[in-house]
Amino acid sequence: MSSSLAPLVLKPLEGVEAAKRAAAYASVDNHVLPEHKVVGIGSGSTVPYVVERIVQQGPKVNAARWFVPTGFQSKELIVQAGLNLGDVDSFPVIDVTIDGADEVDPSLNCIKGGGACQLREKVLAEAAKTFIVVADYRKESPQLGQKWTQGVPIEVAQFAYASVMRKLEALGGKPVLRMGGGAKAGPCVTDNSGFVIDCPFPASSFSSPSDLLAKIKLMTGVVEVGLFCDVAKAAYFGNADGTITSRT
Ligand code: ABF
Repeated sequence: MSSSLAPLVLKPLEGVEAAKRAAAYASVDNHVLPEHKVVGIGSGSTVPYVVERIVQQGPKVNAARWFVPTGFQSKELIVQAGLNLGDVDSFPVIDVTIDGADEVDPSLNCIKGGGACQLREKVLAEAAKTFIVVADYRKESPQLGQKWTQGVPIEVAQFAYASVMRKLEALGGKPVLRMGGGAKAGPCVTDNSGFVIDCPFPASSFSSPSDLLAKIKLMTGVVEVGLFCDVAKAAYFGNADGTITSRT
């Protein structure tokens, strides 16, 4: 098995990138074990270091594994690393999923979905026996909403976006329809053909992320909410000096 990721290991990193790598390496060393055959690979800019560390475990152990992506970006990561590409239909039970996050509170509740992949991310997080979050030091927060101020990413059916926005306003939110890239682009469209609404809420709304999640999820037209509650088993935060802080 050849891998295009191996040279990356030799590249010295510092600051946020060193932090991401440290968190990713610790998560793999502690949670991707030789007996694990199905591994969920998340999205974002920290996860490439997760794949990099998995490749370092060697072709022999990885040849017996399948890697399930949360979206196009992680599928490309898996394929480019020469790892076996699986899918959640063929592997409905995953040994361990590792994914990034936009913000994590002390109870390991997360805001996720800055990359518009929260539906598939949550499917893989819940399908995993163990779900692990990896992030740099900027993501650890005393309460959700304090550091990630762009709002809770909410995937909605295109047909329902306006009605959901009205309901989010009634809930105290300030919803914004996420636009795609480029000057002439329209709304961002997810891998599932949905739109994404980013909705900041007052700090009080985040005193119980699971209550907020439940209220939003019940709105007709909501596909998935970028609030991950009671699902992460551990979180690894990389620090700028390359050390890590782990939370369980
Ligand atoms: C993904 O990781 C998304 O949920 C989130 O937007 C992204 C952020 O991670 P990173 O900081 O590593 O780019 O899982």
